[in-house]
This record gives sequence, C-alpha cells and structure tokens, in this order.
Amino acid sequence: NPPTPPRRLDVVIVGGGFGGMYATYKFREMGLRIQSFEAGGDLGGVWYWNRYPGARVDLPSIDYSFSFSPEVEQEWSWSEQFAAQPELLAYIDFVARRLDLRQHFQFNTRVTSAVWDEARKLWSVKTDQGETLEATYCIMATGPLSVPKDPEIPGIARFQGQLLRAARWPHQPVSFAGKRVGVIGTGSTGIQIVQEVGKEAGELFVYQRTPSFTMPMRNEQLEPEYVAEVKRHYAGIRESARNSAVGGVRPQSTRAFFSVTPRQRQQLLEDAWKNGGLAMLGTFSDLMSNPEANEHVAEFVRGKIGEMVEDPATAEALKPRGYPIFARRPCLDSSYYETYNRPNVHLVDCLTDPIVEITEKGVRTESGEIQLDVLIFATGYDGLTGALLAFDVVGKDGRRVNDKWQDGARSYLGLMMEGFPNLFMTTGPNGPAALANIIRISEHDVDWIAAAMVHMEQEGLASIEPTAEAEQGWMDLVYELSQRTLLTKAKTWYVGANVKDKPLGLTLFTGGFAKYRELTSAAVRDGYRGFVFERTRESVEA
Ligand code: NA7
Repeated sequence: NPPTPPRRLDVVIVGGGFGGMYATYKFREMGLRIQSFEAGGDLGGVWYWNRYPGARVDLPSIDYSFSFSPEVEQEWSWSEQFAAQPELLAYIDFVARRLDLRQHFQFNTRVTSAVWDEARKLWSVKTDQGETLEATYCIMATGPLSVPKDPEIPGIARFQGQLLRAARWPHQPVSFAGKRVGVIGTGSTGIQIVQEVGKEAGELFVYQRTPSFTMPMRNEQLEPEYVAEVKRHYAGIRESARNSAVGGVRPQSTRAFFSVTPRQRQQLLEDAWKNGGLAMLGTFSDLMSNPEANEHVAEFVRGKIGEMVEDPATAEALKPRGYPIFARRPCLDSSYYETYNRPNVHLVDCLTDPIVEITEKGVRTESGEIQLDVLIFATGYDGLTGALLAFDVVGKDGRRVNDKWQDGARSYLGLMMEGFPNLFMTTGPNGPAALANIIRISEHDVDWIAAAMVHMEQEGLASIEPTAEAEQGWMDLVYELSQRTLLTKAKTWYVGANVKDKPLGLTLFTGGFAKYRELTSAAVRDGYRGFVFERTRESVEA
C-alpha cells in the first residue's frame, strides 16, 4: 500500500491548558480545520498535573477564569475566592463540555517535531504516536510552567521510599498518616504542600534553600449574592482587568512609599496584611523600583514571621534575606508559618546544612542522614522556554529554536520569531507571562493570532514572519524595561537561575499587561509593523 499522505490542516495547536483550550475554540469557530494535541490524559495543563494536597490558585478565581464566553461566565459559579485544584479541574471540564472542545484534542500525545516547509509554506508536525500532519499555522500553547525540574542532587534513583513530584502527582490519593515525609523546595508549590501535609504526616522535614516571602491568602467561601453581583458586572470587571498592569482587578497604587509618614505606611501595610491576597504589592507604586521602599516592606513581613513562629531559630531561618521582596513570586498561604509550631514539623536549613545526597533511605545533609518514607520534590520548572526547547522546532533554512535561543529567548512581541513563519506562541517568554494573569494573556494572544489569520486570509497571504530588526527592537525594549525593576535581583525561574547552564537574564516584558496590549495592537494598526508577509496562496499552490 502507498503510504497515506499526511493529514492537511489549517492549524495545529500544541497544548491543552487554558491557552490551548481557547485557541481550539476560537479557531474552530472561525471554521478552520484544526487538530489539538495534549501530552496529558486530559485538559487543564498545570492543573491537570499538579494534584498535590493543597494545590490552589493564588489569584482570585473571578479573575483567573475565561472572559471570552458570556455563557461560561454566567453558568459557572466559583465557590471560593481562591479555587482549589479540584474546582479548577471541574471548571475546565465544564468549559470543555459546554463548548465541546475535547473532540478536537488528541490526548496522551506529544508533538515531537515541527518543521517549516518553505516551498509549500506549511508546518510539518510529527507526534510520538507516529502521525505526521501538515498545517498552515502552528500554535505553541505549551505554557510557561510545563516542564518540571528535579533537583540537582545525586542519588535520586537510589531512594527506596515513595518519591513524589508535585507536578506529576498521582491520580490516587496519597496517605501521609504516620509517615516520615520530606519536602524539597519552598516556592509557591512547596509552601502549599507543607501547610497541608504538616497536618497529617507523622514527621515532616522541610528542606529549604532560599526562603520565600509568603503572605496571608485569607481565602473565603463566596456568598451566592456576591457571585450573582459579580456575574452582573463581569463586563466591567474584565474591562478593568484588561486595562491593568497585572491583568486583574487587584488594587494598585500611585502613592510612593516615602510620600507618606512612617505611621501611615505602617498602617497601610497592616491593612494589606489583614486584607490578604496580593494586596501588599499594590500598597505603594514604587516597591519594585525603589530598593529602600522594598526593604521596608520586606522587614515588615520578617517582623510578622517573627511573631508567628514560636521557635526563634526557626523564625530566623524562615526570614528571607538578601533579595528584594516580590522579586521571587510572592506566595500566599493559609497557615504556612504556623505549621512550624507543630511538634512534628522540622525545618532543615539547607543554607547552613546543605543536602549532600539522596540515599536508599532518605536525605543526607552535611549534618547527617534523615530517614524518610516519602520524599516530595517541589523544585520548580524549566520555566518560560523549557517546553518549546523540549522538541525539535525547525524554521527557515533548517534553523532550530534551540540555536536561536542559545543566549536566551528571543521573539517579536512575545508572539512570533524571526525565521519561524506562521508559528505563534501564546504566553511566550518575551511577553508578560508570569507577571500578569496568564488567562488574560492567553486570550489576548489567541485573539491577536486570530486577527492576523483573518488579515492573511483576506489579503491572500501565505506566510507571516517578523523581521530581524523588529525582533531586536522588541528585545531592546524588554531589556531596557527590565533594568528598571528589582525582578532581576533574585535568583528565580523568571531569570533562568534555577536551571543549570540556562542563559541568565530577565526576558519577560515588565511594562505591564495594558502596555503590552497597547504595543501589540499598535503594530497591527500600523499595518503589521515589523512583520513581512509572503506570496499569495495561489502562487504557492500554482
Ligand atoms: P519555584 O518557585 O521555582 O520553587 C522551587 C523551589 O525548589 C525553590 O525553593 C528552590 O530553592 C527549591 N530547590 C530547587 N532545587 C533545589 C535543591 N537542589 N535543593 C534545595 N532546594 C531546591 O517553583 P514552584 O513550583 O514552587 O513555583 C513555580 C510557580 O508556580 C510560581 O512562581 C507561581 O507562579 C506558581 P532555590 O530558590 O533554588 O534556592
């Protein structure tokens, strides 16, 4: 039999998180021939994988939800201010059913390569299921946090107990009762795990290298009256979210820290602490640009840690020092610091007692071995770039993304790369991902891409690609803006510091979501400034 020709599509979408879900919906509604792929067994992205106890979104769910469908907005009701992972998955399932999205996805399928065919102006895409497809457009909705990272500690494979990864959590419930449990990592994930598992474990050992600043979440059940009120005002809520720096309705201030008296400052910080959430970040306008103002706020939080943690040595070890508050992702907790007052919970300060190796029985630090039944990795991700670099993406002239990004991620507007026509990224590494609401960014990106496709269809254009100059201009702007913030002053996944040999640098757009939208729209308004289009489809097909 002759080999079957590759399936011919308009769009291939890689990823079934929020970005991939909306892209699938949008392009289907446009009447395009689409195929979506997801490596996991179902939709949800990070929320599909991160099933660990205590997993919860740390932005208000009213904001952390799709805005593109009034039906979904009106028919779905959040039960808590900050939804837990099971409720997020239920929401994702609701959206998928309501909009009939699953039929377009192949699950448990990884895209292994995407190769641009310059002569035919299309992407040839291969999957690990042995299929090859051809599509005019390729959408990388691969997410900024989808490649989990094990710690670089020798001996991981030797451990005979139960090894669990936060980002690859088993689907069956795990019991910690009476067990000796270790957690490595104290970022947003580790903190959520510790405060939950600490209640249940026989003994819990928390391996902390860099302490995080965490603030009270003050989560609450949402009253039906409040939810109804929100539903009446969704249009306005979304509008202000889109016009804000963070893509959400979080309070922001125009007040500089030193513009008010010390007593007023203290009061404002106390109020923010009481209100919870990320309120503190919005108390003053200059917390991410004025190191002195930042240090005052850091010291305020250190004071709170001192008040909450009974053992003075533990309290001291938990107090973050040496980097600005909010330069690492600020965490929100419900009882993290108080967990250390439990007799079964022990902090292992890896700054003074570093981990040497993982053994058959547990973890050995310089001071000795601690035996464990369960070891949990909450050690983060190869963020922002890891997903795209994990498979073979080959553009014009055989150039690979891996080569292009050797010194760090580069793109124009965070959406497209020079040398890779018709390949679009959602929540790409040079956009505002990680610094603004990821669902708002996903929706923006998909809408922008859809408009570009409509434009090309109308004009009979076969390919779109940014120029090298436009890309350089964008990267210069990204760099210039990043120099004004304190975000570069901490070793985080934002700057690539958590992955060995990864190029260091903040390649995120730090100008805020509203400004980002303004710039991506301006490029379109100016006749797709910075982009080149090629040949009409007829001439390609001829
Ligand atoms: P993060 O924020 O990258 O945190 C990872 C944690 O793991 C962090 O505390 C690391 O300490 C720690 N880590 C990594 N390797 C080691 C070793 N070898 N030894 C000790 N500790 C280690 O990832 P999360 O999953 O918590 O959060 C990611 C994002 O999800 C978050 O920003 C929110 O946007 C939601 P280190 O800082 O490297 O000293």
